[in-house]
Order: sequence, then structure tokens, then C-alpha cells
Amino acid sequence: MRMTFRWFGTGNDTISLAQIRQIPGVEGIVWSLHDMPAGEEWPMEKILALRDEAHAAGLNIDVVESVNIHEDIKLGLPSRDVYIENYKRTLEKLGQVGVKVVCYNFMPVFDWLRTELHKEMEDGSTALFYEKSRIDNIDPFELVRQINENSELTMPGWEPERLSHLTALFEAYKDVTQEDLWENVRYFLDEIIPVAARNGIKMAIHPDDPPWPIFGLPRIMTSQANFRRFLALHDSPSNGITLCSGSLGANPANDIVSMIHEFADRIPFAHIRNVRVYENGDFIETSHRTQDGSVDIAGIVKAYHDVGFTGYARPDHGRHLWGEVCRPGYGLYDRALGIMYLWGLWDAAARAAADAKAKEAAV
Ligand code: DNO
Repeated sequence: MRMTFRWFGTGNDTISLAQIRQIPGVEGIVWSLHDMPAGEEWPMEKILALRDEAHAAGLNIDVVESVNIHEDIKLGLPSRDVYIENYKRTLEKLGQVGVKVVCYNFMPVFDWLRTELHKEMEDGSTALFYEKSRIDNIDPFELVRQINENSELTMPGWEPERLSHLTALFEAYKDVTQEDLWENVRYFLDEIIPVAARNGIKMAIHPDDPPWPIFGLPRIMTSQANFRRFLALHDSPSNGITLCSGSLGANPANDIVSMIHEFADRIPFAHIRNVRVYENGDFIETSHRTQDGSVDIAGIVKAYHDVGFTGYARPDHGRHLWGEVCRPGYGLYDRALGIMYLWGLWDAAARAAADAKAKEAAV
């Protein structure tokens, strides 16, 4: 397991590279060019500048999250080919600077979705919260207005620029079914995966968050069966998944340990976090500790150890602690605590395996 930490860039993040460097066992940042609109080719100068900055701080740039997919690709419009060509050029450049994994998602219109960014918990910390009945009953335009009003730094995927075309987007998706989305993702993979493979890159699709359709928009990356179908669309090590325990964990029917065992060699990137799921379908993002939420983080880390996971991992969203002002879900403190918990579980699993081996050898 190679530990990384998501970083939004100088001037765009409250956390410095020097701080990240001091978290035990972190070897790289998970980065993106956050000012590049989806569909545009990334300029090499910007990629090189980011690389030099990270390397000067002693951190690698092996993982990109995300190179976003233009809506025309998800919609399957004829104009998609231009955006797919741009995507290929970007992948070639990323391959040249040594990027190994590119995370992306195929969610129509919205990326991740929450109803509250600072829900107060019993201990006084705050966390990201999803209230199911509110989503079921709210007009998406009103939700976007509220989110943008209350957030100092926008959430990734919720940039005002992207959401300014909301009306047109809803109209465009009106007749798009889940099967259409499957067909459109297949078309994208057929074009992209050979280029990724040639450039030493593993593509890693992120699950939909939450893993069910919202506002009548189709969502397909939601379950073990659907990931199986997705991986079969293009049977190449470069066609992989970002296994996000928090996104998938919002649906208690998802068995993440089973997914790790089934998809082991197709998981180049793991997002590890916990959520507490309530009976009414609400969920809140808790600390990483197993007992604090509904997701078996201890079982998940052990499963990664058992399958010999050598991919990249990062702690995912944390709570906001100790008065920290930061991007929603992306503070320093709780994610650093999360990393130490993940290492603790990993090291314990490694020790148990070594002890068992020694015992066997002694018999
Ligand atoms: C939220 C993130 C997502 C993720 C994208 C991947 O915090 O996990 O925004 O980066 O869905 O493309």
C-alpha cells in the first residue's frame, strides 16, 4: 500500500506540501489542474510546474484525481470525439512525466452530493452529511444555490462555472437511460484505454457518490455487479477502479471486502473512509475508526493486505477538527489521524502474517 494525500494546489488549499511531507508514510500527492475545464487539453507547462513544486517538497505526483470527463462524452453526443482526443493528449503528457494512475468519474452533471457541509457531531467536530428526504424533496437548483452560498471553497465537482449550465444539462439528460450511459462509457473506454496502456497509465473510475440515481439522473457505478460489468467492458490492467469505501459504503448492501477480493488486481487506487448510515437512509462522514461508523475499515485494510495490495491509497474525507478552516472534508487533522489508523491496521496485519509464517516454519 502506497500512501498519498489529496492536495488542491498552492493558493487553492489551506494545507502546505511541507505539512503533508510530515505525515508518516506519505510519499505522494493526489493532484489535478483544478482550473482546467473538463474537456480541455492540459498544457505541459502547468503539468511541469506542478511536478517541480511537488518534487521540491519530496513528494511524488504518481496519482491524478481527476481528469474530468466532458458532459458531451457522458451524453454520447457527436461532439464527444473532440473532447476524447483532448483527453488522449492529456494522458500522453501525464505519461511523460511519470503519472501512473488517473482517477475519474462518469456521474452525469453532479459529482459527489451532500446536503450539509458542516453538520455538528456529538463531540463538537463537524462533518459532511447527506439527508435523504431533503434530496428526495428538494429542487436541485435550490440545493446548488445553498451549497454555493455556504461554502468558502467550492467542493470538487461543484465549481460554479460547471453548474451554471444546469438547466441545459438537465434538458440534455432527459432521455438518457442507464443503458445509454453504459454504451457511452464503453465508447470512451474503447478510445482511451489503449492510449493509457501505451503511456503506462492505469485509469481508475470512481464510484458514484452516493451510489444511487439522484434527481432522476442515471448513475451506474454503484455496486459490485456493476463494477464487474464495467471491468468486463475492457479487459485490460489499464481499465481499473478507484475503490472508494465511503461512497460505496453509503449503501449497506455493498460488501466492500468481497469487492477487494474479487477485483484485487484491477484496483490501482483505494479511497478509504468511514460513514455512519442511519435507518432512514441518511449518512454522515465519521472518523476513519471502524467503531465510529458503519463501514468495516479494519476488515477492509486486512483484505487489502491479504490480497497483497501494492496500489496507491489515500485517506478520504475527514471531519473538521480543532477549529480548522479548510475545504469541506479536506482538512489536515482528521485525514492525518486517518492515515495513522490505516497504517496501524496495515502494520498489525503485516505482523500477524509474518508471525504466522514464522510459526509455520518452526513446525
Ligand atoms: C470527493 C471525491 C470526488 C472524486 C471524483 C473522482 O471528495 O472523492 O470528487 O474526486 O468523483 O473523479
